Amino acid sequence: MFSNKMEFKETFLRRLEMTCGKSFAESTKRDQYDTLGNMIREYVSLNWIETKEKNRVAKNKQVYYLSIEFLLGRLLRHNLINLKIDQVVSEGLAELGIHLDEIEDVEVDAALGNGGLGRLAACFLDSLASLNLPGHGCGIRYKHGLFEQKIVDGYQVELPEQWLRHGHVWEVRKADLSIEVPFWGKVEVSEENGRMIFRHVNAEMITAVPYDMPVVGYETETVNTLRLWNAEPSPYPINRDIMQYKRETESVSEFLYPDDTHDEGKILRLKQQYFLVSASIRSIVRSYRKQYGSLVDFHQHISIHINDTHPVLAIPELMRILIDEEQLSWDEAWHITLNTISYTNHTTLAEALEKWPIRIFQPLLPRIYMIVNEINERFCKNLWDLYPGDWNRIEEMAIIAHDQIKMAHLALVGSHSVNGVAELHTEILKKREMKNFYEVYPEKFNNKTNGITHRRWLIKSNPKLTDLICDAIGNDWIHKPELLEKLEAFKEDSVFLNQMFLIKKLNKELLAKRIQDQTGIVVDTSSIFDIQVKRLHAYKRQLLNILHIMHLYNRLKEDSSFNMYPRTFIFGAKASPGYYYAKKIIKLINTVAEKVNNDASINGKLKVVFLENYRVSLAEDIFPAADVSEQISTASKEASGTGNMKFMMNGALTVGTLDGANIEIKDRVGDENIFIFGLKAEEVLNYYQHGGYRSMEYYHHDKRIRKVVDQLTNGFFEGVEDEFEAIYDSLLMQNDHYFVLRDFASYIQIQRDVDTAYKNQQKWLQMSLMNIAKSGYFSSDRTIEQYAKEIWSIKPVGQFTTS
Ligand code: NBY
Repeated sequence: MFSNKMEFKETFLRRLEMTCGKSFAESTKRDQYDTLGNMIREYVSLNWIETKEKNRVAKNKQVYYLSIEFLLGRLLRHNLINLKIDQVVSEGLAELGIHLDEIEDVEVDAALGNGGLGRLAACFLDSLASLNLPGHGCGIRYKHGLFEQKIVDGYQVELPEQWLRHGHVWEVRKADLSIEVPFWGKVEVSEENGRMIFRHVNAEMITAVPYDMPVVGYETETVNTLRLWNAEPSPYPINRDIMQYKRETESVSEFLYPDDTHDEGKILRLKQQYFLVSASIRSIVRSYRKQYGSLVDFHQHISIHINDTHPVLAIPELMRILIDEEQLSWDEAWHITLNTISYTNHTTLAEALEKWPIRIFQPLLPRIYMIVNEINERFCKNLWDLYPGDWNRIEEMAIIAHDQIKMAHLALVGSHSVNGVAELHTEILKKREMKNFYEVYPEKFNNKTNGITHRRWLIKSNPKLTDLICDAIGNDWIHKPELLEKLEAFKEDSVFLNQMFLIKKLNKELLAKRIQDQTGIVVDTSSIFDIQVKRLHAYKRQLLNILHIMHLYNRLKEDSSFNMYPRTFIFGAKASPGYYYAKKIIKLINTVAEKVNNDASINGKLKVVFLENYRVSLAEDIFPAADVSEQISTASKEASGTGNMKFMMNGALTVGTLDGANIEIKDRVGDENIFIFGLKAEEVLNYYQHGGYRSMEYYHHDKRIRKVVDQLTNGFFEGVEDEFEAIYDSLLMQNDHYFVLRDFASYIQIQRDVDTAYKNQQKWLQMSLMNIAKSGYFSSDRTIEQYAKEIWSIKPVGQFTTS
């Protein structure tokens, strides 16, 4: 399409006129964005087709990553970088008087996910393509992604997200590949030639229309596919009000559920899950049949991974196809299914474990219910043989019990691999949460510590640091991120350290400008940028952070000689719309910010900023500007965390508990390059099991705690005396379930240590350098290589020689 700047400009101008019907002078930024986006998508289409063809001819084993969420963010710059044409394009545009940054800003984030789980799926797609692995995503094309957050008078307000309003240049609708997904109706059972035949009749069909997006690998010709399904009315006749049917149908892919911890239990959610699973598996099977005919070797050519339990119906759906359509025996079908499916668990929070009441499940998915029931009966029989008479254990482990279907149990029984997302998390699954299952299936359990794509989270978001690294150690680390370790050699190089300092300063200035534009708050870029960005949740303890800020404020007010290095505390967090307590914490952060930022007597030593609408594109501006990364969950609660890795890779130092992947970060950077505080997971779990914690005692015995807790309700925040009662009660009346007060003193102390450490600039920069140098392990390339080898048994596809 173009191979140099001149050709690029010519093609761009011609395409702009052709597609927009306007002259260049008349064109808007959106016209330019659309033109460029379409050009790039076409640019990759040859390689896209060739990747598919190559996989087909070589009969490579393929993996399909089924996920109810893909939190992609923006794609333009990301694709330009992976194609290695970002420079040609940005220079070409510049010669036309267009700034690529401005065009980039036209793109709305594809926010088809809530947080960690959805973003992990997006990082994995990038790593699969970049490693030339044959792996594809299957998800839902939500019309509205995660809500847009506005802060009004300190409160969160939600607006519907509208990413498709202006169309989406990266997708290709493939209506001819649509799939009909059946709901409701009933199953007729008959016998023919000694075989049971199951017919799902009177079903209501929903058409799943695939929209494919190219997933472009970095410096490779591999282009994989992300297939997102759109729900549309089916042409099949129905026996009811057509308008109502249309509305109901479209609602299946209308909204992303905005909760990242609570199992909603709504029928629409179950519909979404089966819609995703059924459309994906039927389409995988359709192309498989075309190539191989029979499905008997399916598991040898196909791996299907389920991202948490949301797509777990992949198990009974595959069984259904193998038995009802392929006419295999139960045992044959089970063998294939078990060896095809693998499962990742992302949480041990009880409230997130999905359960479906039979009364909802059975009528909606009658044939699938029969199969789940059969799986359960056979599983319970096996348990009975293993543990004769142990009714309690069998009841606890059953897939169906007390009129409910437990999705995690189905996943554990129906997949050959079960993995946690960090070492501690996997150990907690094995030793506690899934202990009974580990006893029966020890061989299934394994750990795959999460990772992040360094292409988006370092190369794209922090180009200056990237250049500095390349100047120092060359480019090889981009393909082998563990080579970042070579940076250790620069620990005593004061020129290098000073350049790191200047880059951080520049990144902080960019963020400061953004903060001022968005909030009007002026922040001091020589202060410590101390940042906590993630979903708002009690277990993540944004409350601990804000109470500590109140404590610092109190110190400054009480004692004019109190010496602290100026700090800017920055928050970004969306609360699930129905999560009352989380919303109160947002209001508290904004209330503290208002008070602290407007108090001239503290000489600007403390600033508090809440950045609204935290999302992938905003995150890309935040991580490079951070000095301190807050990873302060109650130990044992955060399965892994991935923000911790993004901060580290950009040279921020972690203040964290020994939770999730923080532990593995500490193991790599060493105790001297991280700030660890608080209870350990064992201690927390022991408290939960045996009791012994009294938050009230900490309140009474530590006057620093007493002061901040009292300030929640004693009129310290004028005009909002009643606002924070729920928070006050959670800490004292409900015995502080997340140990905020228990960890408070230890948190104050570690934050003093941070203050001291920052004052020694050289030392701080060395610590920062060590974090970058050790971050290569946390590239999702390492994670995906482990999945590929240890779970999926897939191999890289050789590069082709064209283009
Ligand atoms: O997955 C997160 C974990 O909290 C985090 O520690 C981990 O790093 C990350 C990636 O492994 N979990 C998460 O993001 N979960 C969800 O987003 C989520 C979404 C929907 C539902 C439950 C959880 N749901 O029940 O619908």
